[in-house]
Amino acid sequence: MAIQQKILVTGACGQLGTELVEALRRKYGWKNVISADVHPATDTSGLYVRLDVLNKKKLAYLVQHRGIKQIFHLAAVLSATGEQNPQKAWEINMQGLLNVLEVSKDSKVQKIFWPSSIAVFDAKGEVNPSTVYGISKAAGEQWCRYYFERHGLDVRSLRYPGLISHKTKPGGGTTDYSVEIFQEAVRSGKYACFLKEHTTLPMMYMPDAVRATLELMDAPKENITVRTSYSLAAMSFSPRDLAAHIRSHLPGFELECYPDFRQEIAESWPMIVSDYRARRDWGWQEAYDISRMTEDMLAHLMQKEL
Ligand code: AKB
Repeated sequence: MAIQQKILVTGACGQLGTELVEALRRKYGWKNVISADVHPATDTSGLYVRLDVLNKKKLAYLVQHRGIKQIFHLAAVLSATGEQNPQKAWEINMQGLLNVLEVSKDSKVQKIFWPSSIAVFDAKGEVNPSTVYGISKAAGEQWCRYYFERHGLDVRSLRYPGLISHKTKPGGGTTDYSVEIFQEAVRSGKYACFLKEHTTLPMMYMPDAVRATLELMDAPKENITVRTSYSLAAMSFSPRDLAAHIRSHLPGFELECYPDFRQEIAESWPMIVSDYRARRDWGWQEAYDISRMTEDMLAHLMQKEL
């Protein structure tokens, strides 16, 4: 039984937030997890607060008055949307994080989780971001380390690959095709992809991403040797690879590719990442490869169609 702790999740209506909130509520109890997002409430199953992370006063009030001990700060603008409005993306991603770190430092927050991304890398796998999203994640990683070293804040972070889920759609990312392709395969039997068919990117199935997050947060403090962000991997594939796996369940599935501006973003990222530090420090091990993930995605989506 997990210790009862008041937890706040920002960006809770997003792709990761939706499933992480569910998992946290199962683990810590329904009443102990407050979900927060800038949108009007869609989550009526638990405590929900409408919160813009740029509103530091409201954030501070919430954290202090609710006695928040852990924050999962997920609110962010992703890579593709970020390129449409770089200033706004920078403000939300950077100032939002700084507000969370400052409020946590001045309150009784014990642990913070903040997601980074493979977008911090260039195609060779060096930290050398080319999108405003990637720049904000690379800078944010350094802020996390700074608040740990300077203020002793226990901030932990993962560099997620593209995340695939049958429950919630992603919004504004370059890897979003990997979810859309399943939805369209089940709905219409064909998909027009915005990336070229051979574009290989690191990806992960949502149950693995949620479990990795909980495992990182549960790891003993002395095991955490990376205070910027842990790289995390599970599988890498291209639209063509994924289409072939989908075809083994839905034989007539057709894939067409019409690359748009997201192709350049995808090509600026590595095809694979090394996550040996996560494996070494807190025992990371993925459960889903492309075959298992495809089977599970299709089973859930086909069930919904019935
Ligand atoms: C995106 O495509 O922007 C995200 C990411 C890789 O961080 N899914």
